[in-house]
Amino acid sequence: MKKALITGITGQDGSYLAELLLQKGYEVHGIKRRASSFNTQRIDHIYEDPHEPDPSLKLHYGDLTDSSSLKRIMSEVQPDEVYNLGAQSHVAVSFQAPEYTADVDAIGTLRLLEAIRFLGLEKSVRFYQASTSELYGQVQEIPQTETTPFHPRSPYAVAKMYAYWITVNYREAYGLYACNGILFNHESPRRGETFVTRKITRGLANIAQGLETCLYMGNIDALRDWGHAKDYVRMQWMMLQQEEPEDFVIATGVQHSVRDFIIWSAEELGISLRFEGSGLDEQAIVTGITGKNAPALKLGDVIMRIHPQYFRPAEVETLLGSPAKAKAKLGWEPQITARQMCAEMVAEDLKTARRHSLLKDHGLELPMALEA
Ligand code: NDP
Ligand code: GDR
Repeated sequence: MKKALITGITGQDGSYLAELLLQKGYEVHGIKRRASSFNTQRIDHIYEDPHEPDPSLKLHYGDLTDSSSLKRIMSEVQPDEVYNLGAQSHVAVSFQAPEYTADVDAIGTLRLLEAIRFLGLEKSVRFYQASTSELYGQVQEIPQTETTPFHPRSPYAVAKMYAYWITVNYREAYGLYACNGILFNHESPRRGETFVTRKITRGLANIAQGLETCLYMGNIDALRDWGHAKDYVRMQWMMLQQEEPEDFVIATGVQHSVRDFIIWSAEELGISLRFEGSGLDEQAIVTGITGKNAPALKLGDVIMRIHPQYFRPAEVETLLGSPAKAKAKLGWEPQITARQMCAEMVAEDLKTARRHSLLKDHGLELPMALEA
């Protein structure tokens, strides 16, 4: 039985990857952070009672800022494969917490690689690094490939650039089987609530059900190449099953705007929109309602406004990846389109909004916090 160690197992990708590896018969170990409240919601459905003998999913307390915990866990688990998915992964937040972001995303990767080397596991372990299309930042070439030059545009992207190169360096210097997956944006119903797609699907579902009144957005003309997290974690595993370690771009090769995603999400709820105004005065107005998903809305309601809070000091305007190498060498192709993914996300958020609306009708209001 192969053993995998996943940092960031409680995150979006970690949860899908853990499911995939368990299906493949792996013993899965995950690092979770100490938090003041439960933080395992995304993996609760696969969690096994740790009091039973030999659970195939085991969680260990640790942190990417704490090298001794990483060494201890690495030594206890002796994994065959390590997936480094843990990160402060929010680009906008990285401008507010740049030092912490660098500590976790850049030096955290180094700490994990050093734990492997310190324990003499560099000839037996295979290592996956969650690299990102944010490395391209201000793009130098369209579409972006494995050889497109980097120009990072945020403390997050700069930290991830260090992690990218230290991974390459450990491959070249110590012969470690180490790969960078340069993944473009990927989403799902498990996406963190403050990333743009989930903010839109959750926000509009809540508005349709009368739980919120307006969605406040930043740059809705940003262009992204969006795929589904389930398709992307399959590729993370495939990358570690090759003869030789290599870096791969994972993308769909199709680009849409944030505005498109708002329109699609509204359509899924039976709402038609008209955009009026420009710049900070732009807003989206309801021009049509069909079906029964939006009982709280009426024609003429303004359900989206622009707010300066959601603009970044330096923006990545456009990203479009080429999955050509992944397709040619690994036979990987995405199976879920961005539009299908949007429909799935809206359906899930609508279910939750309906439940919350029902509770509200019975006097039980739930907190609706949304910070970034
Ligand atoms: P999430 O933000 O959903 O998950 C991040 C995970 O990292 C969570 O489990 C989080 O724990 C954990 N984490 C955060 N800080 C630390 C720390 N100090 N020590 C240990 N663990 C920590 O990210 P995704 O699942 O979306 O992304 C996975 C990885 O892929 C990240 O590295 C991200 O930067 C990268 N990436 C993501 C892309 C995407 O579009 N989703 C695209 C390209 C790269 P907790 O649950 O406690 O917060
Ligand atoms: P990104 O994802 O920065 O690409 O990083 P995010 O969904 O946060 O933003 C995408 C684009 O939407 C614009 N935008 C807004 N974004 C947020 N979050 N909130 C808003 O209100 C809003 N309005 C407009 C942004 O400016 C941006 O252009 C994600 C993360 O998962 C990273 O960890 C990962 O590396 C990259 O994708 C690839």
